[in-house]
Amino acid sequence: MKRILVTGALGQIGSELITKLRSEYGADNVIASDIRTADTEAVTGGPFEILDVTDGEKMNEIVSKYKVDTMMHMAALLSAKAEQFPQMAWNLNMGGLMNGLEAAREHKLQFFTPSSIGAFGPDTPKTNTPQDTVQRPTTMYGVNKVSGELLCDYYFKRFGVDTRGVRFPGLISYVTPPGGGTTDYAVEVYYEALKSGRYTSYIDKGTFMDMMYMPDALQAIVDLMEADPVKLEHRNAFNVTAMSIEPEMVAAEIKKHIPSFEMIYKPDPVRQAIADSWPDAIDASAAKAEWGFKAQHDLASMTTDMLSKLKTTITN
Ligand code: VAH
Repeated sequence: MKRILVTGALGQIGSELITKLRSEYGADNVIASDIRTADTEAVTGGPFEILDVTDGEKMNEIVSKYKVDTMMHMAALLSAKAEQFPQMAWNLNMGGLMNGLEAAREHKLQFFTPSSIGAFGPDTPKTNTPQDTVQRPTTMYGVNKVSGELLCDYYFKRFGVDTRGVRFPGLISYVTPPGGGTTDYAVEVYYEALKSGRYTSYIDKGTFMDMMYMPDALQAIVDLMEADPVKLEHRNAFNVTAMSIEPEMVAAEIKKHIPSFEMIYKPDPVRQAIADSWPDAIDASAAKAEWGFKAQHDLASMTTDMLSKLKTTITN
């Protein structure tokens, strides 16, 4: 039976990953951790520990205390925040990852951490971005993600740690709003469509980026971690995506449900520049071939589900 430690368990992915893992593996076998606590399911629904991932000693204590055999390292500063505080981003993103990999090496843990389409840069092919291609990102977040991919592959080859990862696109969810990302517009727009009927997008029309609905992202993590290692030619990290969309497409889909919805465009120079440096549409054929990745949701089904779920929590 797996005993899984999740870092960053109160974040956009972590908070839903905890619920998914506890339903798959049993609540007592999934230890949530984060630098802060909160009155949410991740804390009240099973074991929880306060953990600053830059504190390697505390991390190892938790691994030993719960006899952990798997770590899913989700704690990170996202792209826009990392561009605002690059030195802090390096310390947190790389210091935390090194502590996680060292814990995995010492305690023989299986190890997952996400990379991102942010690991690509302006020299990367924009469409059908290959699994193996040029990675010269121009953001601190991208530098962290490429370095992280290389470090995870090194720990696999040098120390035999079972490291696995995916390059996530923008993730859309209705449970925990994201913070500090470039793709957050694609989440905020659903909240605002219900709250005010209009949204000012900081990403310009025509800016394509890969996106995926959170349920598909969570299933991808479980499927990759359960995959037969013999079939994995790649490890860190697999391209995964469900759709390549730009803000006008999102607006048009929302209008099918809320005809009066209005989208306004006011590009934020920093986040627009980050988005412009990323691919438009990546190729996920390696993930499909090596561990059967398949997204279930497209823009239409995601929009229907997002609006119906948010309607229950948002009142105008
Ligand atoms: C961000 N949501 O915007 C994250 C993600 C591909 C984007 O890495 O930074």
